[in-house]
Amino acid sequence: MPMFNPDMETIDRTKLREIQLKRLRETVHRVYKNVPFYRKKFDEVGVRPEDIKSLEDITKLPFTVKNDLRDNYPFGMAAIPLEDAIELHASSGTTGSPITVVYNRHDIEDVWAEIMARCLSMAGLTKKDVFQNPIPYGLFTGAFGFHYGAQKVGALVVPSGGGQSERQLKLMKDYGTTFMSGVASYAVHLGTVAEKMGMDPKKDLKVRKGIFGAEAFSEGLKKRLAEQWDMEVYDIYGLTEMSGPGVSTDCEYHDGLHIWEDHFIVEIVDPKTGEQRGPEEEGELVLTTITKEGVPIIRYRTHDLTHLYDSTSCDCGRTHARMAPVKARTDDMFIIRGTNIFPSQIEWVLMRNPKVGGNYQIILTTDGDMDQLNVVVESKQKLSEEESAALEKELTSQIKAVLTLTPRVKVVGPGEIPKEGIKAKRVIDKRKK
Ligand code: DLL
Repeated sequence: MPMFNPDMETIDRTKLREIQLKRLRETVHRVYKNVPFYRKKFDEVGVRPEDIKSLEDITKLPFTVKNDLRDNYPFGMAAIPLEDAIELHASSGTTGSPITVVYNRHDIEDVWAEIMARCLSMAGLTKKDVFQNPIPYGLFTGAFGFHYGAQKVGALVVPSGGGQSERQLKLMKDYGTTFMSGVASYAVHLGTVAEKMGMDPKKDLKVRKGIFGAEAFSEGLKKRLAEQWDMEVYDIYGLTEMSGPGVSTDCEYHDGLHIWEDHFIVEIVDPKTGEQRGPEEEGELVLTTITKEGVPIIRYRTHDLTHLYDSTSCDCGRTHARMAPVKARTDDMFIIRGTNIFPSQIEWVLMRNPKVGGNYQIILTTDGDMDQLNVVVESKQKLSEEESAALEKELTSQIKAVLTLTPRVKVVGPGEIPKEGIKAKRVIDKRKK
């Protein structure tokens, strides 16, 4: 697969580390000078920018958490005068103030568009592609990140925006879309709508590649999407605080996501103690931006659970570190009758069953004094009452085998679970508190 920036993507790791250290030191000086929040935090722990002499010294720096961005809403974390900012994005947090970041021209053109162009090229996007971007263009970083990156590669971008599934499909057909982006749960939904319209995405559309992120999606869901659309599925990771999508993507070998280490320093820490963990050890991903000027962020606790690979060499030739696909968010875990459960465990069971469709919801309720786990799942094809009942029974025992807890499973028809918002809402907690 052609690389967008071969010199940097295959750079010798000693050189890469030299670049990282130089950029880390610049960033630390920048935030100490320009962001009162960081100056205060560094002073509290007694660290001065000059103390960062090696990459290992990063552990001397304090962590940044989501609430720090909320407390400094809207522009308190900016390290540039607002007049130098040319764009703003914010995450769609449902509680509290939205996490808001600003970008200067360098952040958009030299950082975000560059890393997105690398990610998209890694997934095989070329200037010959018609690239449809079915993500709402707005405060959410998703659409703009893909847009800038795909344009930088030279593809023909179809900025179809969010929703209106039937229209999305018509545009795909009319414009001959070959590559699509977005959120995996929406792509599954789009596939289901196509089938309902009597269209077979495999035969009637030319979309043969897709790149998705913004929410955890299991190998099972990736496989499901690949089959539904006859496309190669790529996983792209990112977050508003780091620019948006573009932190990492998997290459054609689909064995971990390459993180652009010339723009981010990556660590894995114990979610409880904050102690650094080694390669192959699961923990919380912590990221530091080392090139962004608008809102640089030091040691950001992402809440995303993953691990780094031991090896930094990959058959694709890239030398940048790889992370495993995000397994879950630490705050996605719920506890029911004393058992810790991640939605991904349930998704894993559901997606292995060929009769199951792509969409599901986990609803937690209280029955009397007992917490109850309810799973509502769409079937792939419309089923009779008897067939639904049989599938419910089958899934109940399969989930029980994994969780050692009996769920209540309800099977509904394809497309019957309402699709709201950009990201799938997998867990609805209706328990009495
Ligand atoms: O979701 C940015 C994005 C847009 C990434 C489109 C990829 C594609 P936020 O709204 O700030 O930004 O949410 C960031 O989403 O901390 C993860 O928990 C989750 N997330 C993002 N990408 C992935 C992925 C965008 N590939 C939060 N796999 C992150 C799993 C992901 N989770």
